[in-house]
Amino acid sequence: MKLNLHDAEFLLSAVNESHYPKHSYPEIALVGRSNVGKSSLLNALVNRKKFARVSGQPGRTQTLNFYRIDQLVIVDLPGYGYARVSEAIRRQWRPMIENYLTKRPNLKGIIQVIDIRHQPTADDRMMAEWINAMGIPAFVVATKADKISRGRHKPSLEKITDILQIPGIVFSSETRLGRDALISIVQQLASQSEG
Ligand SMILES: Nc1nc2c(ncn2[C@@H]2O[C@H](COP(=O)(O)OP(=O)(O)O)[C@@H](O)[C@H]2O)c(=O)[nH]1
Ligand SMILES: [Mg+2]
Repeated sequence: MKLNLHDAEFLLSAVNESHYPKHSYPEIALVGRSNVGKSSLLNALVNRKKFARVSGQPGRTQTLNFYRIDQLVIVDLPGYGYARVSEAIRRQWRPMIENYLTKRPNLKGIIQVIDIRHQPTADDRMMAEWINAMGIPAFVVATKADKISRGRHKPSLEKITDILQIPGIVFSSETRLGRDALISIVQQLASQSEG
């Protein structure tokens, strides 16, 4: 699959299976902590400032947001691990994510977004273990690389991928560093069904 990235649209927001869009395109899920930069990554990917909503209020996006880009669909999943979300919201989160990740036939791969400045959190590790146990093809995108010096990029990425046991790239939505690598990853994950 070759992406041109010009034909992109928001499809819909969903909280359960009955709301998921009906299509036969491959889907790639974006997972990560709230506020880690998932929506910004999506905007950087399509080169638009307001394609995906960048949240001023972390932890508020409690829906699965489906975006079509050419002949694939990116699913921005609600972020995990935000301390201030209520217990009620946290209780809704798990089945919402689990249902999508375990039951969606279109799902071809996962991009786990991690803040390059920090060690993966307990939630990050749990998610990675789960991804690996499920055997879903995945990549880590270590974002916000503009916030650390270039010299720390490689060692920081290695530490993260070592802990999570998922291959990864260095990225910045701010500077677009790693955008070409991200495009390759998206294409690779989406193309798997084509053999
Ligand atoms: N410096 C910098 N800030 C970023 C980057 N990515 C996201 N941010 C900021 O981090 C905050 C959360 O981003 P958002 O994309 O909404 O995170 P989400 O909750 O994972 O979707 C926003 O203030 C963004 O501007 C990045 O690569 N570099
Ligand atoms: Mg977001």
